[in-house]
Amino acid sequence: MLKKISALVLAGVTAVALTSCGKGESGAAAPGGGKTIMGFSQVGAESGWRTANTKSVQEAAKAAGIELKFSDAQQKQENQIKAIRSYIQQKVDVIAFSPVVESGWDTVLKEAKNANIPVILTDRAVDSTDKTLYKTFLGSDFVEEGRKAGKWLTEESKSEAGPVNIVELQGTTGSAPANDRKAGFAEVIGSDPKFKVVASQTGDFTRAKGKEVMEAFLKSTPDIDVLYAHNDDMALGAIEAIEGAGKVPGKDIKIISVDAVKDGMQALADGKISYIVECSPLLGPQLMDLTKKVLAKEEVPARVVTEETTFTQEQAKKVLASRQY
Ligand code: GYE
Repeated sequence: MLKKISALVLAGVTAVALTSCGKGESGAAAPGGGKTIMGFSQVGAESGWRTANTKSVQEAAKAAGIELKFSDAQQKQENQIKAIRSYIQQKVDVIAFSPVVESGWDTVLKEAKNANIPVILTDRAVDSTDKTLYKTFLGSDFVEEGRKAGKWLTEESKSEAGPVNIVELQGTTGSAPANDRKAGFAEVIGSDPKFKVVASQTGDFTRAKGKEVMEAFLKSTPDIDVLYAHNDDMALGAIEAIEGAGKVPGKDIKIISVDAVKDGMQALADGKISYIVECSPLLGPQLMDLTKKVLAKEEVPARVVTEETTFTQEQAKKVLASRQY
C-alpha cells in the first residue's frame, strides 16, 4: 500500500515537473514557441446562453494560458468571415468559431487550411462536405434536443384526443440549432396526426423577437395549446406577449424550450414554462483541451458531443440555486 502511494506521489511530481518545463510559466506553448494564440469568432450576444458561452471560453482560455483574440459577429456571417480572414492574416495558431449559419463557409475554411491554421468548430456545425476543412466539432446534438422536446409533449398529451395546436418559435434561420431542433421535434410528433404545428417562424433566438412573433401568433391563431421555442430567451419574450394578451403561460398555453439558462429555469420553477431541454454553453474547458491536442498533433475525435439533461418544473425548483448560468 505504502509502495503504491509513493509511486503515485512520484508520478504526480514527474507530471508537474514535465508540465512546468514543457510550457513555461504562462501556460500553453505554441508550436513555434511563445504563447498559443487563438482567434475566436463568436456569433453575437443574442441570448443568455451566448453570454454564458462567451464567459466560459474567455475564462477557460485564461486558465489554459491561451491568448484569446475575440470578436463578436453580431449574428452576421459576413462579420465572421471578416474576423476569420483577419485571424489568418495575423497568423494565429488556431481559429475557433461558432458558425451563425450552416452554409457558405468552404472558401474561408480553405483559406485557413492553405495557411496551415487549424480550425475547431464550437457549438454550431457547418454543412461543408469536405471534413478536412476543420479538425473537430464540439457541441450539442441539436436533433436529439428537438426529439426530447417532442417526447415530453407526446407523453404530456397522452390522454388528449387532440387536435393539439402548436406554434413554434424557430432560432436564427439557417443555423444548425434551428434546423436540427425543428427536425428532431417534427420527427417525434409527426407520428401522431393529432399534433398540428399551426404556425412556425423565426424569433432569431432573442427575447425581443420572441415577444414580437408571439404577439403576431396570438393575433392570427386564436387556439394555441402549446408553444415550442428553440431557446429560453424567445420563450421569455413570448411569456410577456401571452400575459399581455390576458392569457396564463403554462396553463392556457404550455411552453417547451431549450437551453436551461437561469432566467428560463426561474420561469420553469414558477410554472410559466412547462419543460426545458438542457443545452450546455460551458464549452470553454473542452475547447481549450482540444486546442492543445490539435496543436500537439494528437488525434482528436471528429465529433465531441456535450452531455445534457432535461428539466421538469419540480426538478427546476431543486436545482435553481446551483445553476452556474
Ligand atoms: O440554444 C441559443 C443561442 O447555438 C446552442 O444559440 C446555441 C444556441 C442557443 O442563441 O440560445
